[in-house]
Order: sequence, then C-alpha cells, then structure tokens
Amino acid sequence: MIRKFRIGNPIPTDSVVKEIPVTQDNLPYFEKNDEAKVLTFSLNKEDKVYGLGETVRGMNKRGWLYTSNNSDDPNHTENKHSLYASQNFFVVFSNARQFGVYVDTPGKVSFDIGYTSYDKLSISFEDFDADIYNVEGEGVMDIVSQFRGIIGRSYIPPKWAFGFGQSRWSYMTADEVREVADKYQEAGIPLDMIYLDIDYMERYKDFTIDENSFPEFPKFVEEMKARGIHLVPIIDAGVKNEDGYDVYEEGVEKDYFVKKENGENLVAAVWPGKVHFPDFLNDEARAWFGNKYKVLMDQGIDGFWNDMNEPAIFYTEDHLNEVFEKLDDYKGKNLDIKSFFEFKDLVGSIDNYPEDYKRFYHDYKGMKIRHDKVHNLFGYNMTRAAGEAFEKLSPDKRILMFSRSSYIGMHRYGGIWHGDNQSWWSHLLLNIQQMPAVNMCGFLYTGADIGGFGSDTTEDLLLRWTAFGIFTPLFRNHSAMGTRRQELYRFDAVDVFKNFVRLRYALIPYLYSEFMKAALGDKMLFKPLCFEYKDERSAQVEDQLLLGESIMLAPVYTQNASGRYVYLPEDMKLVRFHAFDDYDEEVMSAGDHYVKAELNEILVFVRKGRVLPLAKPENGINTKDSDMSFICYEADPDSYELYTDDGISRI
Ligand code: MIG
Repeated sequence: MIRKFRIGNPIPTDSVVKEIPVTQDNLPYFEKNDEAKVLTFSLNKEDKVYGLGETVRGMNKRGWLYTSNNSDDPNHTENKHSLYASQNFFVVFSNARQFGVYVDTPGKVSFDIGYTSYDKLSISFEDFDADIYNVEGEGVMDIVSQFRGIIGRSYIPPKWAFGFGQSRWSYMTADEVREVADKYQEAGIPLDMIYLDIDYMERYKDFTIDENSFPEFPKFVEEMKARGIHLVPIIDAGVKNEDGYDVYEEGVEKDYFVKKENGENLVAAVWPGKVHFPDFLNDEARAWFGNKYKVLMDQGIDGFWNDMNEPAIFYTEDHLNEVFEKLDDYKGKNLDIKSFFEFKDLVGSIDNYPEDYKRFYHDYKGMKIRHDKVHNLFGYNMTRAAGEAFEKLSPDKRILMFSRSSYIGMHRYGGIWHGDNQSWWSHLLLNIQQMPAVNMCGFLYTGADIGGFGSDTTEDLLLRWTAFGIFTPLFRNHSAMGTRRQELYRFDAVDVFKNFVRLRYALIPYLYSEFMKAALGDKMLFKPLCFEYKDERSAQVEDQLLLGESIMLAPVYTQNASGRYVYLPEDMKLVRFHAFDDYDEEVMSAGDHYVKAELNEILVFVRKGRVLPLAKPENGINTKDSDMSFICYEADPDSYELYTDDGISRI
C-alpha cells in the first residue's frame, strides 16, 4: 500500500507516474516541525536503513548524513555528503517493522540517518515543500517493488550494451580508436563499445565532430560497426557560445537557454570556455535539444553518455568578474593568516560555487523558478530530453544512454555511471555497495569506471575490479587524462583479462535475462543478502551481493589477498572460474568460510535449486539456445527462464 502525503506546495518532478491522491491522514512514523523544516522519527536499535541510491558509505546507511544536492565532486570519500545523484528513496526495516519512504522534492534535502543521534532519523529541507510517499508491504522486496511500480519502468538498453566497453579521456583521433580496436582483437578480448570523450568534438561543441582528428566520421562509424564496435560519444550539458554554431544560435534565437533574473542568458563556463545551459526543464527547449542527438544518429551513432549535467560550472561570468574585482584588494598587501586564506578561498572556490546556482532561472511548467529550487532535476531532464527524442527518432530500436547526474524518474530514460571514482580499493568496495541502492531507486543499467577513473591503477586492482565488473550491466573500463593507461591489453595478465571478459560474454544470457526480469517485474538485479535471508548475520554482510535469482557474489576487494571470508546464509555451490569453460565446483555448507580466490579466479556461488546458464562467449550477445550449458545446484536446467527477445526492438 502506498500513501502520498503533501507538505507545503511542492514543485512537481514527474518522477512518480502513477496517479495517487494526496491523503489528509497524518504522516505515519514522523514528527513534523514546520519551523525547523524537519521530519523526525525514532529508530529502533534493530532498524536498518537501506537505499538513497548513489551515495557514499556502506549498504546500511545508518550512521551518516546524506544530502541530495547533485554535485560534480570527483572525491568520493567517506566525509562527503553529496555525490552526483538525488535518489531519495529508502526502506527502514527490522523484524518488528518495515516501511519505505520516498521524499519527492526537487531542491536540497538532507537525510540524517542516525548521525546526530544514532536513534533518530531526520529529514531536513531547505524548502518545506514535498510529496512524501509511505510504502507499506510484506517485507523489504515487496516494498521496493511497490515503489518501483509507481515510478515507471526502468530504462532498457540494447543488448549489445551488455558487452564490454573501453573508454579513456580521451582517444584523440580515429587512428587511436582503431589502435584500441586492433589491440583488443590481437589479444582475443571481445569488445563491443569504444567511448569517445570530449576531444572528438570540434572545440567541445555538442553534436559536432572534429574533422581533422575524425575525418569522414560516418564512414568511420561504419568501419567500426563492421568490426562489431559501437562508438559511444559523450554529450556535455553546456552549449558553447560561438557565432555561427547552430545549436548556440538557435538556442539564443528561440530563447531556450536558462536566464538570469534580468532576462539575459546566463554565461557560465565549462570545457569550451563560455557556454549557455539549455533549459531542459522547459518542454520546448527539451524537445529541441533532444532532437539534436539526431545529428549524430544520422551518422550511425546509437549510444551516448551525458556528462557535466549537475550542472558542473567552472565559473559564471558574473562571479568571475566579482572575483577579479576583489583580487585587486589583495594586491600588494601583506597577506596574513586571515587574508591569505580568504584570498585562497576566493580563487579556489570558484568552480561549482553554490551561489552561482541561485543566479539563474528555469521556465518550468509555466513557472519561473530559480535554479537552486529545482537543482536536482537538471541532469534528469537532460537525459529525458534524449530519451523522449529517441522514442520518436528511433521508434523501433533501443538506444544506449546513461548519465552522470540523476534523480528518480530519470531511470525511465537512461542508466547511470557512478562518476569520477579513483583507482582505490575502497572504491571497488563502494561500487559493490552502491549497486543494490541504485537498483532500489529504479536504476538498473549502471556501472562504475572499472579500474578507477582518477589516480593510477595497478594490475591487481584492475584484475579484481574487472572480476566484479563482469557482473555489472554497464561494464566499462574508463580512466582520466594524465593517469596510467589501463586498457586491458597493456598488462602482463592480458590472458587472465581475456578469460574474465570472455566469461562476461558467456554470462550475458543470464545477466540479460535477469535484467529483463528486474526491469519488467519491478525487481532488483543486485540485492543485499538481508533482502532475502532473514537471519541476523546476513544483515551484517556489506560486501556480498545476490545477483538475479541464481547466484551470490563475494568479490575480493583488498590488496594482496588470495582469498576472503564468505558468509553463506544457506548451502550453496561454489563455482571457481578460471575461464568460462574451466571451473571447479564444490558444494559448501551454510556458515562462514575462508575461500581461496587467486588473482586469476572468479567466485560465483550458485543457490540451491537454481540454475546458472552459460553460453559460448562468441554467442553471448546473440544467444543460440543450442549452445547453452547449465551449472545447476539441485535444479533442473529447464526450470530456468531464459529471456530471448532480439535485444534491439523496443518493448
Ligand atoms: O570532470 O569529459 O565524469 O567520465 O572523462 C571531467 C571528461 C569531465 C567527467 C566525467 C568523466 C569524463 C570527463 N568529465
């Protein structure tokens, strides 16, 4: 049962698609304090709190403060409160009670989940206007499914998007891309996607191609496609200000950019220098921007990633001027303890400067609304622009789309990647821990930058991360400019990587089937153990996952380990893979075990009565039933329901 409560006069977000009348009952569990703009309730000792999507820290969110305020912050450390997303749904559960809460409000909101006081959960608002949904159900899975039922079906990518993708900021030329394709081919590692980062564009202008470095682009797209590789270009939120650039000129002429109080277009800066931001919240502007993806689709492109859409702002012209003016005051001064730090802050805090988000306005549903009031909807609506356009531009064929910034509702139009992580072991663990949380909020096609985006990766980290990454729907190796190159063929362990990636392809029939069941049935693909097993020990496990109906994962995520402790909530069959066709099986009893896992091994635990189908890697994407083999633990292979559509047609 879902009830909707209203506080104040909330700005609609379109995240919930089911009509639910507002109830006049009192909001259960919570105490409401209008003056402090806070909702509070008492947590029991046993209560666990799961959800909130892409946030820092572990699976059980209890003990920290999380703020929904979409931020371009490449340091995903434990002390942070905000990342790129606002996914305001969580479930509180213990044996005694269980309920879900969705806080639908487009502005800043903080979730103090036992941080100030371990026994209190409080939600504080900048504006006390929100729709609060209370979800009651039979257990946590039922609560999640009911919630998913009101926010609409999750985005489904084309099946080839379950292949492996290689990315880098940036492959600078077509020849560099060819070299990546060649090297993967030589190494015998399958590859379905190569990502183009900002440098494919002409001076960072969206929907343009740099003709010098990527000549005859449509031919090049064709050439790569003939090799089985989809090129997937990045699209940035900011539109370069440049005379003669059609997107800029049309946007200005039609008034499609966000405006300052005085009606002038906001001048901000990102990669190309000065830009305007399209008003994605405005229906007409959104339709206009969405149509621009056609420029690249007409050249053969069938996948995109949307970046910098929090939006990230290097500076606004107005703030930059203010800073320059103030700098004069410091000139020739003896900068002391106070003034030096003021001076440093002045320049150092210029990007993503909070006040800048109050300098511009949207024309949203007929209202003029200051950006900070609807901040968390921006990336969502950029991706919605693309998704709505794809429905018209490509009515028969699914298009790959994922975004950096998000809000619940965006899950209908695209997936997400988990942003600029680092080549740290702790970020491999974070990747593991974020998967179920984003699934709860409807985001199924997701994955982190495998190997880590920032910092230099190491071979062992990349091996362990790839060993986990083969299970995530978005399976992409991506890294930042200036860091150690991390294409798999560059490492001594290239043959191990080959076995891992080929195992991924062998698993695609399973991953795709489970993905489709999750998308069509409002289920989760990744679950914490305690979502299915009721024993107290399962609720303590923060580094294992159930994936689909058949398997449990226990990834190794620490350095210099040749195994790990694994908790089995019931008897399971351990499958230790060296390759898709080279594995050992061992039935293990419920309880704690130390399980060996060398760098060249991947552990999969098959649940009792369940089946894990495997294809030949060559046929992973285009499954032929006859090629399937099945690993079973006391189960009949026929009991597994394989999802076999063509993987391309929209459904
Ligand atoms: O902040 O386009 O998250 O994946 O490689 C840098 C360059 C801007 C951020 C994205 C990252 C991408 C990078 N972008």
